[in-house]
Amino acid sequence: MKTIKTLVLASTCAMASAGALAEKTLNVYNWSDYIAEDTLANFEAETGIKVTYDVFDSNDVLEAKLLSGKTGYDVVVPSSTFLARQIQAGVFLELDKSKLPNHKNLDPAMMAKLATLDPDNAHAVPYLWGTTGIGINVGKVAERLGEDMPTDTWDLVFKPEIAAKLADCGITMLDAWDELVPTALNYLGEDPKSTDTKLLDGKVKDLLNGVRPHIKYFHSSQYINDLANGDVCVSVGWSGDILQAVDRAAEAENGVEVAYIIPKEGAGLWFDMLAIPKDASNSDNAHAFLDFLMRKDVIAGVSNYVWYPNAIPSSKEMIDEEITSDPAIYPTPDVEKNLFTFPVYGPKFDRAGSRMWTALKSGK
Ligand code: SPD
Repeated sequence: MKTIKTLVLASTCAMASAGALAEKTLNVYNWSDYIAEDTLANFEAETGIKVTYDVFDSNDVLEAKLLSGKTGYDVVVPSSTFLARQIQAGVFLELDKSKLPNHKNLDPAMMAKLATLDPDNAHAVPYLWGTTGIGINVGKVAERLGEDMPTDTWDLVFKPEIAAKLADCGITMLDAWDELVPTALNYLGEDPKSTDTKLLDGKVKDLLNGVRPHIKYFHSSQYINDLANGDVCVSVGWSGDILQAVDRAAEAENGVEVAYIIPKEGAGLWFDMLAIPKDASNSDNAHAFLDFLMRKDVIAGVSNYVWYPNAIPSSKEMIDEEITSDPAIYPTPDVEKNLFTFPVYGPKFDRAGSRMWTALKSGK
């Protein structure tokens, strides 16, 4: 009898401590190169919550997990246009704002814009934002095009005769058709939000096929190191990632000078959002993490490290001036006039876009 009692007690204790353990964990799925080196350690030290952290570099990869209903994550970071359709698919928990005292720190103007995609901002809060432009190796591009050739233009990657001159030093593109298609449409003088499949399979496809032979690879994270090391010389990429390449090259003192360009024709503007999947097993901890990231000192630390602006205006005073004064990071009103947001694609255009992209990448 005594043995049975002891066993019951022991297993009750084991269950209780397993429960306590589960309560002290958090599984986060974020973009690669998108958090400061001390953010997670600081959160763990303050809260006692142990974070398991995985990374991705594609909205499509994250979306596939979300739509499967079994992500295994408590916090994920979709871009706002993907978030909008994922909300409709019912994959997120509604946020409990009583557990987010720092929600008041968010930029009201940005929240109003984001509410068009997430009514009442019910399911997500903005994390970081940026633009999709071009990173160049200043020296190698000048060697090939001449010192006087303007580099503030999408001609670098969309005009075959120019791309041909740059091909030997390596042109790369994000593996993200949902950004390259609107960017190509805008370059062609069309509405970047167009969902006309005739345009997609006509002018857009022709433009991209025209430069396809000059593209070294399509990838959405490898270009940071490759630009910094001088292994590629022109990358269509995300602002902060290219600025991280600028920084890595400068630190390496390897003679490579990288610059980020928002081309004069305009560039895509996007917002990445923090949300809690419905299958989250630690939703209280997820709220605690979101709230932590909305603290001005914490998010300023992230912006200082990854070179992306955030959604907490009061954090700006804690961000390096080198970052806040750079119009490629914090666009001035003049630059802003040329920025466009990406559309929320429905299933029909989504299929057509992925099909066109797969064919393009395989060189068909
Ligand atoms: N290395 C982090 C990059 C984050 C980019 N988010 C991109 C969203 C584009 N819609």
